[in-house]
Order: sequence, then C-alpha cells, then structure tokens
Amino acid sequence: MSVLEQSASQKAIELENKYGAHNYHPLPVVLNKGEGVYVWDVEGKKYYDFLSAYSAVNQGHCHPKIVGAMDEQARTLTLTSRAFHNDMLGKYEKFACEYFNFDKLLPMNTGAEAVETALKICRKWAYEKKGIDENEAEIIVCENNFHGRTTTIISFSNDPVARKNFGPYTKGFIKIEYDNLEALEKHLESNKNIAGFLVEPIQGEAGVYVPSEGYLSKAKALCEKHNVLFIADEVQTGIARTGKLLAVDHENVKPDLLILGKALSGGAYPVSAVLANDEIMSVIQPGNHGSTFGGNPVAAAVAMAALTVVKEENLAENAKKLGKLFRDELNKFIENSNICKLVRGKGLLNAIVINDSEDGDTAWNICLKLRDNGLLAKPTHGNIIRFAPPLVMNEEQLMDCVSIIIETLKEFEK
Ligand code: IF1
Repeated sequence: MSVLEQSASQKAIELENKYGAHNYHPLPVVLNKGEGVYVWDVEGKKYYDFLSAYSAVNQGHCHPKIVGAMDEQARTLTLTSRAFHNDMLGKYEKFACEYFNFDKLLPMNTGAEAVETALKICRKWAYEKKGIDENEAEIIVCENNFHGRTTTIISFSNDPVARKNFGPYTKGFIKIEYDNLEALEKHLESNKNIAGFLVEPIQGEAGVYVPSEGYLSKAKALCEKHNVLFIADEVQTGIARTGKLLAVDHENVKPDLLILGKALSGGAYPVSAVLANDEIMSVIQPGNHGSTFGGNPVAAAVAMAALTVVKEENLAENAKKLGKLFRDELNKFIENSNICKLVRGKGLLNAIVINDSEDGDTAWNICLKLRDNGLLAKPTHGNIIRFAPPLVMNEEQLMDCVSIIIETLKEFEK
C-alpha cells in the first residue's frame, strides 16, 4: 500500500468523521463481522470482544437462534404499530412475565425509553394510588448514575459532559449518595412526597461500582416501609451478566418496577421493557404511553429467542464461574503490579483501575495496545477499564484473554 492510499479502516473512520455527528470518541477499530465471542475488523483481524456492546451481546454475536428467529419473523411481519394487534406480542409478554415472574410487561425499544416509562408509571402510581398531590411527586436517584440520554434522565445526572447546556431540566428528582442507606432513610422519613427510588444494582458507567452486601435488600425494605416504589435499572446488569438472571437476585430482591434493555435482544435489535405487577401497571391506560416500534413482532420474536438462549446455555452460571476465575487470575497479577491497582465486579461485569490520574491517558493507551494484541475494551472515566465479554465464552478462551490482558499490562509497568 502506498503512503497516500488509505486503509479500509481509515476510510470508514473518515466517513464517520465527515458525515456523522461527533457525539462519540470510539476506539480506532472498524468492525464488520461478529460471531460468538469474536469480532473482525475490515482488514480481517480477529479480536475477542471484551465489551459486548456494553452488555447487550451477552448471548454472543450473531447467535444463530436469535438471528434465525429475527430472520423468520422479518420475512413474515415486521410492524403493525399498536393500532392493531399482532400475533407475537401477547406470546412474548406471557413468556417474559413468566420468565421474570411479573404480572405485566410494557414494551419499548431503548434503555432510556424504558427508564422514562418507569418514571412515568411511578409518578402516575404516586398520584393515583399513593395519594401524593399532583405535581409534587419526587423520585430519589443516586449520584454518578447512568440511565440514558433523554432530557429528563440527564436532568438527574451529575456528569457535566452529559448535562451541560441541555437545560432547562426536569424537576422532581433528589440525588443521594450510592450505597448509602442512611441517606435513603433520611429522605424517606422526612419527605412524604417520595414516589420511587431508582437504582442501578451495580453502577456501570460510574466504573462498575458494586454496592455493599445487603444494600439492595435493605433499600428495598426501606422503600416497602414507606410505600415507595423500588425501581431497578437492570438495563446493563440484567439477563445473566452478573452471574444471576438479574443482579437483584443476588439479594433476593423483587423490584416494584424492573427495567430491561440491551441483552433482552442479545444485541440483535433494540428491545427494552418495563415489568411490574398489576397493582402498579394498571395505572397505565390507553393513550398514556406508547411507541410506534415498541412491542413489534420482530422484537417479540427476537426477545423470546434471546431469553431462551440465556437459559438453554446456562449463561448466568457461566458468567458466575468465569467471572470468579477472571478476578482470581487478575488478582494474582495485581499483587505484584504497579500499573493495575485493583479489579472489581460481579459475574462477567468487571473493571480494573489503572494506576494513573483520572484524566490521564494510560487506560486509553492500554486499550489501544489490547486492540493490537487482539482484545477490544474501552476505558470509562479515564483510569478505569471495563471488561464485559459475551457470556458464551468458555474457560479456555477466558484464560487466553487473561493472558492477553496481563501481557499487555506488563508492557505498561512503571
Ligand atoms: C452509550 C455507559 C454502559 C445503562 C443503564 C439505561 C441505559 C444504559 C444502566 C440506556 C445505557 C450505555 C449507553 C451507551 C454506553 C452505555 C454505558 F457507559 F454509558 F454507562 F453500558 F455502561 N440504563 N448504557 O447502562 O440505554 O438508551 O442506551 O439503550 O453509548 O451511551 P440505551
């Protein structure tokens, strides 16, 4: 290749830069194929995917069962809107309700939409069932949360990059420290207008923060005591990622509102949902909420296949087993390392903290080197690297990845 000729990767990146809004800063790698735990770039180089599209591709890339269901449904009927019934939606709703043990499901498409949906249900429930005065309901959220990108959701974010200059913001949210039960209790005791508590069972974007054991179950008990809805955002932690079907299952907590997205489709299609029991979901009446694509037949077929794969292939157990192995192996390395300070996480949702300042570029450079060495991961918040491979990985592949990660980190030892 002459120096003037561009590689296929460079061409693709340039097109995005020229014609796409600059709302991301991707790792420079251009992918055009995926299968299971692997992805390939346009030059044909093969990588382990250690991000899984932020835990959407838990079932592995292009799972034949999921793609097969999507293909079959796409050839039959793709969209009716909710103006008419379709023969897949009810089947899917029954399937998912039995699968997650709830009475009702409300189908949406993206995670942020499902979070918005849960907030709307929570507020309406507060006025119509709890008896809070109109427009007075407040919802407690946690500092350093990530729940999506809509105007209401960023209103209660404390990430300046996500928030600044997008105001005016939506009112009615109270921010408390994550993993702090006293703060929660204080607000619940002193404020009669609290409608709900929205929480990520593990904070993903914040850097994979696992709360203290008992936090979720005690928070749930406090919410019950004060007749406040416990709203679990399991968009990232749900569907086997942390070693159980849901992350709240580690503490036997049943949320009042359960928010799912990402891996609900195995990454094949945007599918999200809110689940709740009748007492709560019954506040939603015709005309209150909806979406053109929510509950479409392709989404229904894809979600049923994706959830079936999770059970058939024991993905929760595999995530638990491989996650433990991953942390054990990295901990052995960390003992004698000065570049990596710690590994934390649950199941196959993990992160390492790099010995650098939060605005340093070591984590980014490590990710570039990991890419060169055949493994794709991305830093979050400067010095933290998230590791979340597809859950269909086997032990041999995981050990291969551990050695790539350790060998790469060694190149950065100080
Ligand atoms: C991006 C993070 C992960 C989520 C939780 C709702 C949503 C998300 C707990 C919204 C989305 C994403 C979106 C993605 C990056 C990513 C992410 F780093 F930003 F935090 F996964 F860790 N609740 N998470 O994690 O779902 O509307 O995107 O379908 O590029 O912004 P969405």
